[in-house]
Amino acid sequence: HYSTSSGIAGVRERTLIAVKPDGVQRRLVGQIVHRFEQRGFKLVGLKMLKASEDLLSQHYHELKKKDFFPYLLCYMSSSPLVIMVWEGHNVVQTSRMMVGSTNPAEANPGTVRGDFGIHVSRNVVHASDSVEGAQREIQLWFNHTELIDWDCCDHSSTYEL
Ligand code: IDP
Repeated sequence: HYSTSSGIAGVRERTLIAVKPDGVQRRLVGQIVHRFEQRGFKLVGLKMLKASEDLLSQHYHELKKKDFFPYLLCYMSSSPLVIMVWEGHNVVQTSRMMVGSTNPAEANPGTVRGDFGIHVSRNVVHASDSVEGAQREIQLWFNHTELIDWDCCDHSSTYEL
């Protein structure tokens, strides 16, 4: 079967990936960035910051009623995050596969959480779970001037179009 499924719109899909405080503390930033580069995705934004609880509660607004919510904010604001925007065909769904199940104990080997995590409260990375969620999160964490549109010189080795 022959298909040109990528199309320019699909190729420009973006997602938010964050190395959480445990990942930064454990010096896993390079290995995580490497996995996304190696897969063929394009980095269009990256910064390190210590997140406020206010920003984190907006980010995790859907979880406000969960018992673990205060602990989640405490953990996520405890030390710096490295947050990134990655672009490419189907990047939201593919990133979720690369990151693995929320609970590292259930995550497959070969995924970030399956290779580097043990417990759900310290699961190393965040990845947006839908295209709409990704758009909301990218706007929350990044100013548009911080996102860089650039041409990757190996584009035609990654995509047909
Ligand atoms: P996701 O990060 O895989 O999308 P969500 O259910 O959206 O998973 O949960 C957000 C984050 O909240 C998780 O990544 C994890 O850091 C934390 N979390 C989820 N469930 C628990 C729990 O049962 N105990 C402690 N932390 C949790």
